[in-house]
Amino acid sequence: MSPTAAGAPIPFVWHPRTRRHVPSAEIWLGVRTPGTEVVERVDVIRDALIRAGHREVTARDPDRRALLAVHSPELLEHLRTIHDAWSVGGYATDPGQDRVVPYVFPTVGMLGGQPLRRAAAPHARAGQFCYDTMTLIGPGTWDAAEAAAGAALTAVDLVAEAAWVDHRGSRGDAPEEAAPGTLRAPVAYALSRPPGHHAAREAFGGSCYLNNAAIAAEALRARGARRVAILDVDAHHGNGTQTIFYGRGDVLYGSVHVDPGAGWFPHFLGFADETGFHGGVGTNVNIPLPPRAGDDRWLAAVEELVGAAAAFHPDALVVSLGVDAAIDDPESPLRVTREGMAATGVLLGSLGLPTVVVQEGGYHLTTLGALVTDALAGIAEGAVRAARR
Ligand code: SP5
Ligand code: ZN
Repeated sequence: MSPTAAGAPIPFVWHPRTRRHVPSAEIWLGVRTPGTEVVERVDVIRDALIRAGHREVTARDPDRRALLAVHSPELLEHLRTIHDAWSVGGYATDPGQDRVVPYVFPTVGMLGGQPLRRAAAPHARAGQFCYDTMTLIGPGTWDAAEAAAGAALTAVDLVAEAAWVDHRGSRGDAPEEAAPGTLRAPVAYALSRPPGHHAAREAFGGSCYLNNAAIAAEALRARGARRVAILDVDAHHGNGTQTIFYGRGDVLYGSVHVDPGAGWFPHFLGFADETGFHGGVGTNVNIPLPPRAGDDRWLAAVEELVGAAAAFHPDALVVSLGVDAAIDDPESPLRVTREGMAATGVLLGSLGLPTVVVQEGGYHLTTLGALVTDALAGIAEGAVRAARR
């Protein structure tokens, strides 16, 4: 049963090119293991969305300016060209690796204060931008990453064109009294794959290449939103999104996630004392949870994030919707139920803001579709309730 399908369908955006990224493997502690961020993820989510009655929209291509608002030209160039360089380099036959995989990482400690140079060898350049061995690049990775960013940008188009902000950048008035069953503000969902929240301005990893949520937030700002809140409910801390906006007072980043201090990815970021710097002091909120935390602790944390976002008075909301906090998910030890995911959506929707929802993680293929549609149903229900207030 989906309240969303009955009440308020949410347009969902994707592009078939998103299927071209086939990770094929993750190198985990030196061992080749099956990839987790597989093509089938997008198929099961899409099937569930269609069955729930949501309307499909094809993603447009991203404009280069929107990508450059978040990422360095060097990272974009690397992602676009490195697989070709790898092919020309013959690595598929010697040593027998057809995916781009790093082996050496120019860490701060290695460089010892010397500036980072561009490595001559493709196999060295691989580690210049990628910070783990789990995020491989194949022949279709760039196409898919671009399509994922395009989906996020198209979702921004849909939300912006639904008249909350006009193209001159001034804010439209909220309706006097909303009709029953209508959303207070437009909501659109981007079925972005590969995901994005671990990708920083000039570094990628964690199955992410381009930061789709950050790209959406910047695009909302370009459309006239003065302040944007990004709330990240993926089970992992969105270290990329955090670092992109860490010094920014106009974009709030809030995340609930499994505690990196308890030994979980991304290990080095996501602690509660990371609260922003320079102009962004106080606009970064991390709520790490102990492994095995369930609905009660999870929903209390989401409520706290929603409170922080409300106090920030944003003009728009971006939701990094990972559903890997779910109890059955193989990639996280959190224990959130389907009902908990729906309730998460209600809390997010209750902000009553123009909202772009961007897909992040979620790896349990048999429940993935339902988790996403339940979360979206919750967001729609929360937005309808907000309209009645
Ligand atoms: C977007 C997202 O949810 N990215 C998650 C990245 C976390 N990956 C860390 C993997 C840690 C070990 N997993 C073992 C799986 C072996 N195939
Ligand atoms: Zn995750």
